[in-house]
Amino acid sequence: MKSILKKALLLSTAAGLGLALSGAGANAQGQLEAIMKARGLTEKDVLAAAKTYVPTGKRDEFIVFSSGGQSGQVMVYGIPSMRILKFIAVFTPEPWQGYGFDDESKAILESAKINGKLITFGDTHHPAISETKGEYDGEYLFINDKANPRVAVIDLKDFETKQIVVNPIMMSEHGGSFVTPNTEYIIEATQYPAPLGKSVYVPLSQFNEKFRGAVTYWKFDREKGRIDPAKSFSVELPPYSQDLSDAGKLVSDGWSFTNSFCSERYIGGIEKGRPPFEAGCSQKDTDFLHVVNWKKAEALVKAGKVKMINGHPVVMMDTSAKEGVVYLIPEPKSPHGVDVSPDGKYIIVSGKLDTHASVYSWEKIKKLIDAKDFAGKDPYGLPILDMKKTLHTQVEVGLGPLHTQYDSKPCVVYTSIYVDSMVTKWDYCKGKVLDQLHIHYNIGHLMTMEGDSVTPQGKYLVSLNKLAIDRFNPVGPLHPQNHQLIDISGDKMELLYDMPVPLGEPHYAVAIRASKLKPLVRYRLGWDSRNDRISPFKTRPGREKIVKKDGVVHVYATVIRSHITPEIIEVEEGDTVSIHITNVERAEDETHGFALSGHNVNLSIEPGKTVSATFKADKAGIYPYYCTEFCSALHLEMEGILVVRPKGVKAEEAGFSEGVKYTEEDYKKQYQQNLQVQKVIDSVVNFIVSRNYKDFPTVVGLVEDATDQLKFAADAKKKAEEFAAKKDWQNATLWAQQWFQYQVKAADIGLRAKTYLEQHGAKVIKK
Ligand code: CUK
Ligand code: CUA
Repeated sequence: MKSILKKALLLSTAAGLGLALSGAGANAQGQLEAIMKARGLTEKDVLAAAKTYVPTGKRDEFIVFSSGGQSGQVMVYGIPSMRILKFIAVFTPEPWQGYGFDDESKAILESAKINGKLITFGDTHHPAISETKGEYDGEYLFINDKANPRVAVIDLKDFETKQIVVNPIMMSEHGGSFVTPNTEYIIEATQYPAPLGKSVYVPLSQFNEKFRGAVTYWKFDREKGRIDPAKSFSVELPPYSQDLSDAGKLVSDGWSFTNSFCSERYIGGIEKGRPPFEAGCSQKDTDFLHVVNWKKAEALVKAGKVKMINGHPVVMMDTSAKEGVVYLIPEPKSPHGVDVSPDGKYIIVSGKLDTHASVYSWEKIKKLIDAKDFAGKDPYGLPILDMKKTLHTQVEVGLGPLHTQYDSKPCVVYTSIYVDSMVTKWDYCKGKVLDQLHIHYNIGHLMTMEGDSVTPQGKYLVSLNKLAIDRFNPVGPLHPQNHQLIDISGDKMELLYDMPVPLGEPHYAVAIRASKLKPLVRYRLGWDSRNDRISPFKTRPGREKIVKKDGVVHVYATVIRSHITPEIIEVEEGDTVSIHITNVERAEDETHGFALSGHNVNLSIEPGKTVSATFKADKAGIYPYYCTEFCSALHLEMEGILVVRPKGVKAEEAGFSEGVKYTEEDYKKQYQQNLQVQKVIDSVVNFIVSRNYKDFPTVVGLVEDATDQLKFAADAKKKAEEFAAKKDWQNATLWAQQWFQYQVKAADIGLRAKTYLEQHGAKVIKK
């Protein structure tokens, strides 16, 4: 460790790592050197660590929404730390969030049945964040299911799935979800051709005549936060095996672009000795980029120039040819990604079996279209533009280019190179390669910060790899997936971090500046979050009840630290039971869970939320239920019993027996103790109210919560005194103990608030 440079580097790195250097500089430097030596770290490693490490309490600059692949979920993590924050349940039941377990979210999955079949997985591919004027606005997230053509809407207010729509005419898809610049539409394009409609039989011999592709434009109703299927439509396409899509922006707004990889219209049959799909689909040197005028298609739909297929309006190919809706441009061999530049002027296409990325010029395309200057027609009568006349340039970027993402620097892009396992940085204006970085291994998509928007943010790139091979500790033949973080702030790309992902294949991800997201901390009391409305089953504290209506036993329950009310639910064998639980907490992060033995009932009830679970109590017995989140010191006591009486057996009053017989002395002792505790609480309260606590929303929430607890404490105190007046020392003491429980909770919350105020420099406002 000689050079001054090295020393400076170590010092700056150490500072980045949060080591205290003041005074003890030499010591910290020595320690750092010792650690580097012991762990075999290079300077580059330490620098990478300093660039990614986020100290405790600090937050990430960007938030990533990544496809969870076959898990049917979306993964949320931060950049640069790569810390996973959440898996959002979308197409697959997920017990932690109660998704697919509570009645409300079950209804979402059930609304997305296909031919009456409940589908409990999804093959998620492309997440898309809602946009306003081409900028990510952070309000909604959309994601598609390739296997069972569906699109889901996730509200970023609470990171919950609100809606899943089933494509009415496709049997598979891939080119979704991509949004138009004001989220007017969410684009979903087919992958494997099939007759349009749902489950339509046509013999394979009629492939050319009856099999079709399509692109669906799902209308998004921003007001409602839902897709409006009634205002959505599709455009029929030839059976060319469409692939990825992208929406035009700014100068190309109103248009969308969709690739295809099998314009050969080949059908395999390897089992009969026919060459397989992969051979048949790569015979020709070019496939077709579909250029679709969606604004014109929208007008044709309004004018009724459509065919209704399965109740859904489709602009057919003959109409498209006549009215100028769809144009085809040849693109090099088996293309995959199509990505429109931030200014909307260029469209970059990569051919998997080619070494080039092709940059098409929107200006040139538009000129040819306006002049009706066509090179020919395809078998379906769709006009074909001359490839050479539409190209801006082609650049040799490496073997197997897949996807392209844009930098904040003008003209700079990054393309994933599958076969060569690398990222190529290049200039698409001048058409030259700038840098190349090898990754591990076989990159699929890649993603830059807000790289799909009109204003990419640069800084970082994530490489979403298909294989992990030797990167991580082995965990059996099924390896984790690998997201690699790359620093793109300088001229040379620098690999910073490997993140194993124990979920499905990460196809695509989108990253948004964290400050643009404004998620809720708690719900309004009684909120049905799956439907975004006050639940008809909302229950206030003290209004809990059990009522039988139309043959169903409805339990209106509440949860709050540390009890579930009611604690005993008694029903008869064969009864249908519907438990509606409201979390009446107002405190941040005080989620309660609800698990019932043997009935597949498992709920997550965040503060304010109301959820329901309906099930048949078909076997007599004693079934404990309890809270599954360790929510307080007496969390284990947050329990109850479902008593299922055999048919014909009369209900019996419970023979309650307490373990201890309390005396007047016990009562008085507890009472005096509580008065002492109250003094402590009062001093904490005084501290808080004498500060400008109202300037701190977190503390305001805590104070509301503590106020609730103190109200409960006062109620319990009253009950204790009433029993004491009757000299019922047993009940008087138990209520005095309950009073103490509420005090403990209030004190706990109060102390949290006090600590927060101290740490955040609250000011004294009165003495
Ligand atoms: S796809 Cu997986 S690497 Cu579904 Cu966008 Cu290209
Ligand atoms: Cu609520 Cu544990």
